[in-house]
Amino acid sequence: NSKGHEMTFKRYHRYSDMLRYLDYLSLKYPELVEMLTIGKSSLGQPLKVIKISTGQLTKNGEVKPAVWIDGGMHAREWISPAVVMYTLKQLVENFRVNRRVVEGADWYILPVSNPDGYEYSHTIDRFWRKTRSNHESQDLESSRTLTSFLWGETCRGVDMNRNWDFHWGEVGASDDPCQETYAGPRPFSEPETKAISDFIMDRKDRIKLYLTMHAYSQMWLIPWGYTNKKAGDYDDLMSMGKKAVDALNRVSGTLYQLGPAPSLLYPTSGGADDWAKGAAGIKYAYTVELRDDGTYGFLLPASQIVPTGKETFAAIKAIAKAIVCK
Ligand code: ING
Ligand code: ZN
Repeated sequence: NSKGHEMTFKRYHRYSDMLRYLDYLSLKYPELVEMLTIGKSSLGQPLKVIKISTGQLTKNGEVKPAVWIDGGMHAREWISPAVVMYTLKQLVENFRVNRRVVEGADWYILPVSNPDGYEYSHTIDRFWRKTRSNHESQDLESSRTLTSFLWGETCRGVDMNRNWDFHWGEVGASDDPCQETYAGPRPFSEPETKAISDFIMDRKDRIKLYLTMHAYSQMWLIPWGYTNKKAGDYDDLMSMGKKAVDALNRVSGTLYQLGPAPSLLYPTSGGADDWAKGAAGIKYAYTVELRDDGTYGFLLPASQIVPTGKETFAAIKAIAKAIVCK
């Protein structure tokens, strides 16, 4: 269209629409926005991170902290990339209103960390979760159907949120390539998790807040996911998390639960937030389970993109302010 992009936030967009919007932002706001390609998916799609920065140094010449946000690790959780795109729009196109948090940190934002799965969920299987890589050998050991075996088909894809190299494969993950929670043949077997982890590791001392956006169930999850033991700084994780869910609740009354995954959902290992905290040493690492409470689940109507975006952005702004704008 005349704006040079098709993003509406009124429907769920394809990956190509999102990439065009990222291009548009980097062309229109070159002083603020930089596009980085951090790697490629299994099927060769670019993994694009937007860096939002008003300069790496503070007025006092100190290196600014950084914030990382990713979305779309699980293909069918369409609200996640939509909310991350909404966040990007607020930080860039609503810069004046959000000036304090934008100037306070460098923001690294990856709207779709699993583009192969995302596109597959748009075209072939709406409830696809994993990546689209192929690790299975031609045997009948896994729980494949006989017909798929005879057709020479293999079970594809790895659960990206079980593939991180921290307590990998211990609990809540499968070693069967045909299962939804397949952890992969080894940690970081997926080019997507490998690219993200390399990028974050290179900046681990600057990144003070790690957020990974999922859906659904309206929860703000804190580490650890792999154990029932409390993190050493459980109280800090909870008090910062509380700022986020309180700010979210104030927008339109949406209720979020706050706590570790094993007590609110189930224990799992090889998750991204556990890795961010345990391996990269990022103190504040969270998994956010966006709307809804299960009424629509993964099929959340597109009319809820903007309301979900608004309340989630309020939460992100509140927690970022508390952590990086000291
Ligand atoms: N849920 C998360 C999952 O990967 C989770 C829940 C996150 C559990 C982090 C433990 C740690 O299973 C979704 N919806 O993906
Ligand atoms: Zn998920």
